[in-house]
Amino acid sequence: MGKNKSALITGITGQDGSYLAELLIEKKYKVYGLVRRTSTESNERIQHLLNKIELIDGDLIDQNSIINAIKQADPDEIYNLAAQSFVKTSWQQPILTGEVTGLGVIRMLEGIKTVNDKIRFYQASSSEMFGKVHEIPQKETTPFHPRSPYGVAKVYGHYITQNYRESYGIFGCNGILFNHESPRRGIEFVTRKISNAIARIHLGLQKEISLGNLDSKRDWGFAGDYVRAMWLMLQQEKPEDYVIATGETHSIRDFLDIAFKRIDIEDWSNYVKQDPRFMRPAEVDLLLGDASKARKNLGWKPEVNFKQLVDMMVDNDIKMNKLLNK
Ligand code: NDP
Ligand code: GDR
Repeated sequence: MGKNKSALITGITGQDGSYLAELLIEKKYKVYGLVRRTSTESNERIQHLLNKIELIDGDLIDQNSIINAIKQADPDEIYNLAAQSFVKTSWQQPILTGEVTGLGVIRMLEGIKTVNDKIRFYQASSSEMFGKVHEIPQKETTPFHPRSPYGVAKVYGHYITQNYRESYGIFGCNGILFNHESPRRGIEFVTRKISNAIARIHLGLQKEISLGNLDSKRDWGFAGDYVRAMWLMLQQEKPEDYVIATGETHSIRDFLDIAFKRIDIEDWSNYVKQDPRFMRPAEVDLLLGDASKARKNLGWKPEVNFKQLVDMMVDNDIKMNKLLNK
């Protein structure tokens, strides 16, 4: 029997990091996670895994910390999930976003080139790169037209991963993932903001919810399904880029319809206020992904559909808020 594989996950404390860590542990990997120093720790999503993983201090802004982390973990695979990932914040902190979400990727690739160029590398690319879309649906060959400093930084990360693949033969894959959500989604993203508010409305803890643009459409999937695709990409013979999406698109209004129905409210107009604070300087109006390459080459398909996802999030937030307010 060969030795168990090992992996280093950056962004392990985030939504995807926690699901990916669970998947790799299940697959008997030795899992390392890169964590940055914060004044209060952010281990909430991986609390249940802390005795099964090893955390290494480091920051995507600090090149030496990355080299040391790669040396210490000596992994077969690296999953680069760390980023300033909130699109709205990228207008308020564009340079930080460029540093972490963009240049952070080349720091990881330089680390691989320096320590061991055989390490397989997964880069968390994003449908935000398509931005003002040039075709519907979007696939691997669709031109990019990013609409935020975040989207621009992700385009840099995408191309530099391709460039290190072509320049140095590094096994680097870009997963162009469309929006994926879960009960562990950050509270500032629209799906979780809605599911949490609806849970609180249901429990009488809140009266209404303030949102921005209700007309944008997203191809929303379940994060637990999407981390499987990341792993599959690194198990192939050749490194390639893949779109991962459900192939269905829904507006924020559609999300509100289903989420409010879960608490038996049909007409939600009195509960939702529009607030210009949540509008963006430039919007991505419509995302719809074509994941047929991933279906064909990776045998990947999503297991959780839109309604199941919305219901799962609302149910979980009702449970959490009940516990919090006991
Ligand atoms: P989260 O925002 O939940 O997690 C981001 C992670 O990055 C956190 O662990 C955070 O750590 C870490 N991080 C932030 N800055 C740094 C830094 N300077 N150094 C080291 N770590 C840092 O994101 P998701 O899990 O939702 O997404 C994972 C990745 O996939 C991101 O790169 C995101 O941009 C990308 N993506 C996400 C999609 C989605 O729909 N979820 C779709 C397409 C791409 P801390 O806990 O300390 O803040
Ligand atoms: P997005 O996710 O920008 O697609 O990026 P988000 O949930 O923040 O926004 C989706 C859409 O909802 C609209 N919206 C609001 N958004 C937020 N956050 N809050 C609101 O109150 C609100 N009202 C309306 C937005 O304008 C937007 O159109 C996510 C992130 O995970 C990225 O890291 C990732 O790359 C992409 O998905 C794919």
